[in-house]
Amino acid sequence: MAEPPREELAPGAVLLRRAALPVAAELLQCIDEVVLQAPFRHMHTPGGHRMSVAMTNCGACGWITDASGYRYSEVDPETGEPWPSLPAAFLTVATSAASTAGFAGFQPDACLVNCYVPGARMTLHQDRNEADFEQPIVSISLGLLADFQFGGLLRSDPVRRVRLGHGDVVVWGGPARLRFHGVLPLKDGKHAATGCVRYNLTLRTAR
Ligand code: MD6
Ligand code: FE
Repeated sequence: MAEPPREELAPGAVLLRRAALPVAAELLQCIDEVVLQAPFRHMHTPGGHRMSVAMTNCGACGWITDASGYRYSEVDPETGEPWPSLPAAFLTVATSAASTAGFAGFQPDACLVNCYVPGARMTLHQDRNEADFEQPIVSISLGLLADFQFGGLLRSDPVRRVRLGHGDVVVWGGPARLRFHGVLPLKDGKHAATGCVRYNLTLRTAR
């Protein structure tokens, strides 16, 4: 049976299946342009672990992690230069998805761009480095399927597994904003649009 285009994962968290599909090629081209200026890199957690997901950012600030902690920075620590600007196409999809999900007026100033190759994963975490938890986060998946773990407000809460595919958009806000979540190790595969990788864009209001 076909999956519904809109699914409420929890109060405040809405999955909009394939909502970004019509602009997926454009989003991928924007990622290529961002990466020319701010290449993907494997950051290290404050505990010294190298992250398996390669990351970069665009927008007025970008999420970083190193020995000093998790935070937002107005510059790319690799170059000392500002991050590439937020592509208009990112902003358009994100604000439109947010408003569909009930968060009108979303004004993101940061986009974390994640790149997964097979085996890359993201352990359960909360997104809590942003200044205002009243603002949602909009997440766009591109390329290979991911098994996303969607938990509760406590790390020990049960997690539900949600499969995220090419063009899927999840909007998280309100009471869902601080739910734990993660991504299981990416499975091998080949996608017509991205080859052997998955990209994820998360647009946030960081400041
Ligand atoms: C990912 N996403 O899908 C990782 N965080 O690759 C996230 O960590 C995430 O999808 C906050 C809000 C939505 C997300
Ligand atoms: Fe997250």
